[in-house]
Amino acid sequence: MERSFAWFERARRVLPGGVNSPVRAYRAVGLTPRFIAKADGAYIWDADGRKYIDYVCSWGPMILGHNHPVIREAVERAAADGLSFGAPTWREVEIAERMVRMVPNIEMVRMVNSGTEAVMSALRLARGATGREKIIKFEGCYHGHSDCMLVKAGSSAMAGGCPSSAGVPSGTAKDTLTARYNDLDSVRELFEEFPGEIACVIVEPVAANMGVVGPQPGFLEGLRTLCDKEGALLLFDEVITGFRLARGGAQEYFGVRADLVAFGKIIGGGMPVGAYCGSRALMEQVAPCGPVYQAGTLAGNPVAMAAGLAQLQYLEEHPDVYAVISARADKLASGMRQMADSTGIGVQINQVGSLVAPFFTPDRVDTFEGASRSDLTKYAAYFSGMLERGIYLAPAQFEAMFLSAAHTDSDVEETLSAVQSVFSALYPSEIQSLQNH
Ligand code: KE4
Repeated sequence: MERSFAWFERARRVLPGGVNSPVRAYRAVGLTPRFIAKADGAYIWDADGRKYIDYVCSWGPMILGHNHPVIREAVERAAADGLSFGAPTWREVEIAERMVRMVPNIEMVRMVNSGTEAVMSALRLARGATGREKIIKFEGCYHGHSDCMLVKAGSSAMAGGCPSSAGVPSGTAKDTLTARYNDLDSVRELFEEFPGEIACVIVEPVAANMGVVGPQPGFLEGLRTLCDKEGALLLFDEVITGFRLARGGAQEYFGVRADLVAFGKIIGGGMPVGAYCGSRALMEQVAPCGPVYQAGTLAGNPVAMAAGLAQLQYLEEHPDVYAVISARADKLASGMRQMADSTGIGVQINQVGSLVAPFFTPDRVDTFEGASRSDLTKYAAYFSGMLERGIYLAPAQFEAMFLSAAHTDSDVEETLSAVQSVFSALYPSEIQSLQNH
């Protein structure tokens, strides 16, 4: 761990918190972050040469595992022809055609450089298309760091204790209304309070930035009905769920139509890419066709497109990948539940598809309030114990475990034996049995 420690000392002198994204600083778990030197398949190696089974997967993009040959070779080929031109290239067309083919209800795509940019631009389009200014988001959902989304945000905004960031003008924040995830009444009330003023409802179809909390039956369908009734647009933030829950993402997985969809992560194959998508009627309101402006020097970058195109092509041509990854996640989640029962600690294991998250609470977690009751000290102890045993997890409770096509059954078995020993150390069943008498 010495090299990570030394790098972190140097990093903190020139990078805020020693990192370029807050969650990486390990503040929620109180440890020195591991500096990662390389990755391959389901594994990463830190600067001291320690190997870990990786369940962060770069926060979701590496669904095929790290260093997949089809992606690496595509990047090498593209880079050999030049890194960036600031002009249209054929790969941008091919990846957009492939996305339109794979994802229901979209006719056009605009590439940007991150999930934040995708959401920010989609929100501007929703406001421009409807002429309305207010937006509904859900407390604990995270949609990147654009001003209007940093209101009661999840992920490391929440973990770091600033779900509503400093620096966001009150004039901006006032137009961001917050509802409660899985509570349709809280959405209905906002529409009743602000009739005709709400441009869109933005939702993570699976809330994966408060830990993992899936939609209750009827929740997403209810949002669709409310938006239709109120003339608002439904924006699915599929930066995590896109091309992960299914080839067509959450719209396919849950069978609910969105008007706009934001993507990131997987569509970049590990390179910086985001995209927002919708019908032709909506998307042709974006410059240069229409009045909604958005632009980007590196948008559609040929090397990034090559990585994303290779990954999407593989997913489109190997749809069995989804069943395999979900089956591994089932094995992991059910194994963790068995161990929680046998060791007597109160932990909930939530899972949707290849997304898994433990919550250290005895009660079911299907709302943000439920997630907030998780014992963060226990999570930190669990994280530390798993890291010592060579399992690399999100260094914060309000994140997800991501599985990839590279994780094997033996990786899951190794992970479960680590879980068993950490859960036992966390709250030995002897204590539980003593307490029961
Ligand atoms: P980026 O700007 O980080 O590419 O995407 C923002 C974003 C938008 N929407 C959802 C649903 C997201 O999960 C994210 C980013 N996810 C976090 C992990 N919770 C990225 C990791 C980080 O912030 O360092």
